[in-house]
Amino acid sequence: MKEFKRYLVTSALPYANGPVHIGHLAGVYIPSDIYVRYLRLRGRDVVWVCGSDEHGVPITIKARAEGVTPQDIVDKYNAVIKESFHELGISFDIYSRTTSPVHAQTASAFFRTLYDKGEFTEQTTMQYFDPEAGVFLADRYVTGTCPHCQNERAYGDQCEKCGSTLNPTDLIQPRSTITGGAPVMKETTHWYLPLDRHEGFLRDWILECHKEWKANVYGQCKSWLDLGLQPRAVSRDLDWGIPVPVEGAEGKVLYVWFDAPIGYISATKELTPDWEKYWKDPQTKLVHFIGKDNIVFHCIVFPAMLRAHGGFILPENVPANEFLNLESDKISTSRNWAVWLHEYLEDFPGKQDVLRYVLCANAPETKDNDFTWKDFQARNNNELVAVLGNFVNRALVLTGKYFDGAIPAAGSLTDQDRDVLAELPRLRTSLEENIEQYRFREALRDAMAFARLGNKYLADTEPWKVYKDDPGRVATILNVSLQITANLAVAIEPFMPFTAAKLLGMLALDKPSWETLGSAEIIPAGHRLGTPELLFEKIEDAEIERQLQKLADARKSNEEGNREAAVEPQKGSIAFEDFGRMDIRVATVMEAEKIAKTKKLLRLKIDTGFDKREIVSGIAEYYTPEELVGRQVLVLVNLEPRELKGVLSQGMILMAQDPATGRLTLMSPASRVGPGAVVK
Ligand code: B3M
Ligand code: ZN
Repeated sequence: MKEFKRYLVTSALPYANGPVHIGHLAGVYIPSDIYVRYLRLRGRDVVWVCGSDEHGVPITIKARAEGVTPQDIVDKYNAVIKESFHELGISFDIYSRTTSPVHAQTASAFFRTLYDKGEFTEQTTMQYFDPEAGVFLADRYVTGTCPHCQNERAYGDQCEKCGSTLNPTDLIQPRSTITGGAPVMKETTHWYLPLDRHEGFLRDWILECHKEWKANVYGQCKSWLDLGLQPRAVSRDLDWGIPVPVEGAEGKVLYVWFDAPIGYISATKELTPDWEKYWKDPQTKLVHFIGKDNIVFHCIVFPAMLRAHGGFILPENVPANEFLNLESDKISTSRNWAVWLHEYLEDFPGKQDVLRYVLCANAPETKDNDFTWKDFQARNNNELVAVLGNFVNRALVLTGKYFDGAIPAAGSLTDQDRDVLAELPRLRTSLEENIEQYRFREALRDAMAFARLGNKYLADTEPWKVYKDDPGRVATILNVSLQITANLAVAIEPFMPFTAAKLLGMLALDKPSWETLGSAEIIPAGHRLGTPELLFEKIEDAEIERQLQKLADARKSNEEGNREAAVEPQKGSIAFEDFGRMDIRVATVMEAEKIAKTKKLLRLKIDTGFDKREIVSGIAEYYTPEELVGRQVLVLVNLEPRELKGVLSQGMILMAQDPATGRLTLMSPASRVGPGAVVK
C-alpha cells in the first residue's frame, strides 16, 4: 500500500438554498467528520475543507420565488448551515463560500488557464430563450411534460417523478418558469470541456488503478465510461455566478459544477498559505466525501479538469454513500419530507451524539437505508443507554462506593481478566482498519464493542456480590473495568466527541493519545475520578410521537398543496346548440393600458374584424400593455356587455389557467388568421 505524508479531505459543498438534513449528514458529513477526527487523533497531517456552494440556478429560482436577491438567499442559508454543522460537532478546518473573493479569483484563473491551453471547445447551439423576460433559460428554468411518464412538472434537466435525465428540448409543451410563457429557440455560444479527450486516461486511472474503490462508485464510473464521454458545457447564460473571463463573454458565467469543486482549492488557499503542498504534492492523499448523485462530477469531470490544468493531484478515493430514506420514503426538500438538522438541534438539545450515533450505525454505505424515529429511539435506549451508559455508570459508581472514587490497584489477573484485556488491542486494530477502509458502521461497532465487553465483564464477574468476601478481587475487577472505560473514551471520540469529552471529565483524565488505545494501563492506580453523571437518557415515546406527528403534518400539508394543483373536473354536459350560441372570434389587440388604481385590470381596444370595441381584462399581473399590442387573442364577443371601473366591457378574452400556479395565459391561434375568424 502506498504511504502518504499528509491528507486533504473534502466534503461536498452544500447548496446554500436550504438547510441541511439527515440525508446529507449520513451520506457525507458524519463519515467525513469521523475520518478526519480519527486522522487527527493519530497525529496525521490533515486538512479538511468544506463550504457553501452558492452559485447555480436553483438559488436564483428560490430568490425569485421569495422576491429577494440570490445574495440574500445564500447569506441566509450559509449562516444556518454553518451554525448547525458547528453545533453538531462537525469539525471542518474551514467552512468557506463560493461567493468569496478568493474563490472568484481562483475559479476564474483556473478557467483562463484551460482556455489559454486550448483545453476547451466552443459550440454554438440553439437554446431556449424567454422572449418576454429577455433571458436564456437554464435547464431548470424550463418546465413541461416529461416524455417518459407524462409528469406535467418535469424540469429541463430532470423529471423528479420518474427520475429520468432530460434535455430541455425533450419536454412536451415547454414553459418558462419565469413568465410562464412559451420559450423560443435562440442561438448561444458556450465553452465545453471535451471529456472525450480524457476518456482513455480516465478509463485507465479508474478502471485499472482504482479497483479498490467502493463497488457503487466504481460501478457508476464504469457505466459512464462504457457509454462514452461527451463534451460538457462549462458556461451558462445567467446573471448569477463567476463571469467567464474571456473577451466578449458578457452575460455568461461559469457553470456551477465547474466552479464548485474548485471551491475545495479556494477554501484550502483561504485556510493556509501552505495550500499548494496539499494540492500538488503526490504524497498527499486526497479523499472526496460525497453522496452518490455527485459521483460523476468528482470521479470524472473534476479529475479531467485537474488534469487538463496540470500540476494537481487526483483523488485517491471517493467513498460516496448511497441515499438515506426517511420512514420508507425518499427524503425530499420540496415536499418537506426530511429531518432538518437545525430543527433536530432545537428539539433534542444536548443530544448531538445520539444523532451522530444513529446516522453512523445506519449509514447507507453500500445500499440505500431507512431512518425511522422508532429505530432512533431503540438505538438510543437499547444501545447508548443500556450498553454504553450503563457500563460506564456501573464502573464509576462501584468505584465510588467501594474505593471512594480512587482507582484501585489490580491484584493478580485471572484468565478471565486476561482474556478481556487481550480483546482491547484486537478491537483497536479492527477499528483502525475499518476507518481506513471507509467502513464507518463497522468501525462504530468496534468502538461500541469496548462497552459491550465491559458490560459483559461486569455481568460475569458480579463485583457487587463478591465485595463482602473478597474486596481484593473487586479491586482488580474495577481496575480492569476502568481501563476499559478509558479505552472506550478514546475509541468513541471520532464518532461521539461530546460523549467522549464528558466521559473523560468523569474519569478526570486529559485526552489520552490514540496510541494508548488497547492498553490495560491507561489510568494509574490511585488516580482520583471525577463525578459520575449519566451519559445518555432514555427517549420516551411521547418525544417520538411528536416527531412522527411533525412528519404527518408535513405530509398532509403537502397533499393539500397537491390537491390545489389538481386539474378541475369536467363540468356537466351541454347540448350542441348551447355551444353554438357562443360567438368566439380571433381578434387583434390594438391598444392596451392599465386601469388606474387596479392591480389586475387592463383596458384593451380590439379589432374583431367587424368592429372595434373595448374590453376590460384581468391579466395585468401576467402581461404588460406593450406585450399585448399586435397580438391575436380569442374573444367571446357576444357576452352581455358589463360596466367595469367605468368602462363598458364588451366581451371576454379567453385564457387558460395553470392548475398548479393559477397563472393565466392567453390563447392564440396556432398560425395567424384574419381578424374576425370564427372559432368553432
Ligand atoms: N452542491 C451538490 C449537492 O449538494 C453540490 C455539491 C458540490 S461539491 C463540489 O448535491
Ligand atoms: Zn418522468
